[in-house]
Parts: sequence; structure tokens; C-alpha cells
Amino acid sequence: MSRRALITGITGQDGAYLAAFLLEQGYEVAGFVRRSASAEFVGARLKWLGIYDKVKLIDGDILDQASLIRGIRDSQPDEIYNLAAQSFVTSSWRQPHLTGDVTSLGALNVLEAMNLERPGARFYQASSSEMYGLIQQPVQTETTPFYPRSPYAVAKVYAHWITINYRESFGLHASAGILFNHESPLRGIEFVTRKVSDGVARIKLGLADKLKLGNLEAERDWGHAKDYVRAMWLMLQQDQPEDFVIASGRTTSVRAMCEMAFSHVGLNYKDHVEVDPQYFRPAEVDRLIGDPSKAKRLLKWEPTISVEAMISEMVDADIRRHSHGSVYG
Ligand code: NAP
Ligand code: G4F
Repeated sequence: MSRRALITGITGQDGAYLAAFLLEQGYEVAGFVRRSASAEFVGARLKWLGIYDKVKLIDGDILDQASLIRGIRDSQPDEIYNLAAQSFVTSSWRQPHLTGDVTSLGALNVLEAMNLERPGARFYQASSSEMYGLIQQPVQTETTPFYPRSPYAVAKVYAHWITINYRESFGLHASAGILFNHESPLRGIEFVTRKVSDGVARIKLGLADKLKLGNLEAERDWGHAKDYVRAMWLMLQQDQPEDFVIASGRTTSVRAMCEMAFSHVGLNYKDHVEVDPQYFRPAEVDRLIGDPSKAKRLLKWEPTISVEAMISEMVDADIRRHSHGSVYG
């Protein structure tokens, strides 16, 4: 009998790639979808990957405890991946309460529902390198202290610790992956890599001439979402639940990432990128770089896609998208 997985946040970047990966492994995959007035746009990423009809979508919101309990009772999952969040850092200053509710208490709601209905299942929490914030060590590991710098990051610290607490209190097989930034052609348009790949495509096609960005000196440890969802699954295949840093071990500035993206289509970023202070953050995370040694050792996980290859893929996908007028094509 095939194993069953339940994903919160299945309509997001990671949810879509994880669903595709689990289907390839022979899982039955279900996911919570919140009600939208624009139903025709829901599941666009799943459609782009050609798996919309292969997953079971369940009405549910991680703020609605009863919907989670019902969804878990009905689908009887062996593995539960909690990916749902208000995940855009900038929005977390504009909607701090909502971010706290969804990103921190949402995780508690999923853990509680699992503990009530399916305590033998395995649980994955989508923790974030944003928790390191004002970094306390030059290279971040599983033991580096957190210093969150946004309402989003503060909420993720709560979700991280409540996962560990439920593991220690109730013996749940609950693991947290501290994932560094990961991107893809399915990345939301508001995040910097996709904003740049989309901007490059528009400029190349003559639809725009300038791209306005914020802090070009920020540095991130970027990887590809396809590689990172594989790590989520590997964590739940371990006998013992544990927490892991998932990163590439290399950091790149926003400026250098722009250079890669523009030069991929023969353009110079200096001719098109303008700094606009409206994109500066009230408190910035200047530099992140993770040490994935533990994941390499215990999970045998390694990233396979370089930041250069990923940015080129994203630019090419956005050029196709603008040429065909489709959302993700
Ligand atoms: P994403 O594209 O923003 O997806 C977020 C998902 O959460 C969407 O499916 C969204 O549904 C869902 N969601 C939001 N509020 C919800 C609610 N109240 N009830 C149910 N679902 C809700 O994020 P992502 O990049 O895939 O990231 C996945 C997870 O990993 C997030 O928790 C994020 O914080 C975390 N993370 C991401 C990265 C990264 O670099 N991507 C790194 C570390 C950690 P709608 O489609 O309806 O909006
Ligand atoms: O792409 P970003 O918005 O990602 P950020 O803030 O690092 O958060 C992402 O990664 C986290 C993992 O560390 C996740 F937990 C989180 O959910 C999300 O997926 O910004 C990256 C950097 C920042 O330093 C920002 O100030 O790019 C800088 N930046 C410069 N100009 C910009 C822009 N960011 C955005 N979004 N837009 C700009 O115009």
C-alpha cells in the first residue's frame, strides 16, 4: 500500500515541488487549500508541474483548528509537512499580527491536530535561516543562537521551538529543517531572485528599461527548491527525529546575483538596476551562510544545482512566460 503525505502550503513554491517529488516516490499526496474568491488561480504552480489532478486538495486553513483535525482524520497521513506560512519578510512588518498567527500559531495548530488524530505520523516544520537574523556566528549551524530581525523571523522561532517541545513532551516524530533561501521559476514574484529574473525578462523583451531594488549588498546562501524539498523528505525517513540546516555553504550578494541574471542575456545590470529606498527594510539581515555538514553526513544530502544554473533557469522561464503570456509557462 502506498504511503500517504499531507502538505500544508501545497499551493506555494515548496509545496508544489514537494508534492511532485512525493508522487514520484509513489506517495498518495493531499494538501490543504484555503478558500479563495479567485478559484481559477488556485493551484497554478501544481498545474505548471502537471500534477494538479494527481493530488487531493482539502479545504483547510491553518488558523482553523477544526479543518486541520478533520483533514488529518480523513486523509490518515503517514507524513505531515507544515509548509504553510505568511512567508514574505517585508509583509511581516505590515501584517505582524497575521504573520504571528499563521507562521507561529499555525504550526502549533498542526502539531495539536496531529497529536490528537495521528500521533504516530511523522512531522516536518519549515524553519528558516531568517531565525539567525543578526548572525551570532560567521557560518550558521544547528547550534548557532537565533537573533530574529523581523516579525516573520520571530514567528518562525516560536514554530521551531514548539516543534522541538512537542517532540520532547509527547514523543512525536517531529523534525525542523532550517532551510536557507531556495528559489526556482515557481518562486513568488515579490522575492528578490524572481523579481530580478522577471525584470531581466521584461527588459530583454523591451517591455521595461529599469528595475528598482533595495539593498544590493545583502548576501544570501541561495539554493534550488527542487534540491531542498528532497531534504525535507530525507529528514522524515530517519529513525530519530532531528533538526537540520539545509544550505549550499556559499553566499552571494544581491548585486552579484543581478550581474549573473543580466549577463545571462547579454546585458549589464549597471545600465538597468536602480536602488529605491522604499525597498529597504526596517531591520535587515545582512549576511547568511549555512553549514550543511550534518545533513551531508546523516541524510547523505547535497545540493545539485548551482546558483548560476538556477538564476539562468529562472530568467529563461520568465522570458518564456512573457513571450507566451502565461503565469508560470
Ligand atoms: P510560499 O510560496 O509563500 O507558500 C506559502 C504557502 O502557505 C502557500 O501555499 C499559501 O497558500 C499557504 N498559506 C498561507 N497562509 C495560510 C493559511 N492561513 N492556511 C493555509 N495555508 C496558508 O512559501 P515557500 O517559499 O513555498 O516556503 C514554504 C515554507 O518554507 C514557508 O513556511 C516558508 O516560510 C518556509 N521557508 C521558505 C524558504 C525559502 O527560501 N523559500 C526558506 C526557509 C523557510 P496560498 O497559495 O493560498 O497563499
Ligand atoms: O528574496 P527576499 O525577499 O528573501 P528573504 O527576506 O531572505 O526571505 C526568504 O528567505 C527566508 C530564508 O532565509 C525565508 F524564510 C523567507 O520565507 C523568504 O523565503 O530578500 C532577500 C534579500 C534581503 O536582504 C532584501 O533586503 O534581498 C534584499 N533585497 C534587495 N532588494 C530585496 C530587494 N528583496 C526583495 N524582496 N525585493 C527587493 O527589491
